[in-house]
Amino acid sequence: GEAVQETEKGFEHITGIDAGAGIMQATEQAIEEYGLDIELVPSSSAAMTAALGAAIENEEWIVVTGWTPHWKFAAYDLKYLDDPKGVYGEEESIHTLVRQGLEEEHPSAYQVLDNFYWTPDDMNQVMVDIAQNDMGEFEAAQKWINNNRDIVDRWIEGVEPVDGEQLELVYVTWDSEIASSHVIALVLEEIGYEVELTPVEAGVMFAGVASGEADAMVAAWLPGTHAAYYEDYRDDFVDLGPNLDGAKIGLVVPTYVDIDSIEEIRQ
Ligand code: PBE
Repeated sequence: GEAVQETEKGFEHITGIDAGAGIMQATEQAIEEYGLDIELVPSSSAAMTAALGAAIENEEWIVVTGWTPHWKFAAYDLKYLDDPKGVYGEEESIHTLVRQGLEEEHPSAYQVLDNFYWTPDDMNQVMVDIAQNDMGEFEAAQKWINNNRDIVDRWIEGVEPVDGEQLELVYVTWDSEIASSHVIALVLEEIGYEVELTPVEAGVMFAGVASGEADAMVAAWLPGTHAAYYEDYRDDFVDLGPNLDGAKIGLVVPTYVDIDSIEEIRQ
């Protein structure tokens, strides 16, 4: 007869991302609260999705630290594991934070950053073009701007153009934040700014805006994911509120993995 290979059931570890990500802290807490006998292995946003793709190719079990918006849900059949203890929290918003004094020194940038607001579907379009359609980060951001001129026009409507003033935006190379940061950088350049986009670690991103070394960030996940960073620096930055609502974090597996809850995670 035919030799049928049994798919191995159980996970080697939880595939994480960069150690500074809020979802890593949440996952350490999940391991503790659910009493899981498994290790969280840090990597990066890019390495995590590479591991996910490779596992799916072979129909192997894998569990990753996942979030929405993210292109992986368009690329693969995936599901969030139930989190009955609510360790990962409810739906979140992504906030724009700017340094003290930005409003006075760069009122036009402040206004555009304050106006910046889009949907998970918008962000997803940029992410999919970068990850699946092989577009450059600025190219994908510009395509979204061109396709959504009416939305972008509302962000810059009535804002006084400037002449080459410099701005620095900090971000972490999470796929979602690559998308948002490149879009807002190009929009700020449209009104005359010269924007430097600086990739940093999560803690440095918050510290940079709080110290005033950087001008702004569009990547604060609240109220849960970045609560610790937010509390550490809350008196030292200006919170311009959500630029996106309906974000989420959790543990994600391919749909062929036949468990439904974090409680069922095993090696
Ligand atoms: N993320 C994407 C980040 C915030 C944005 C969910 C991976 C984090 O966990 O800190």
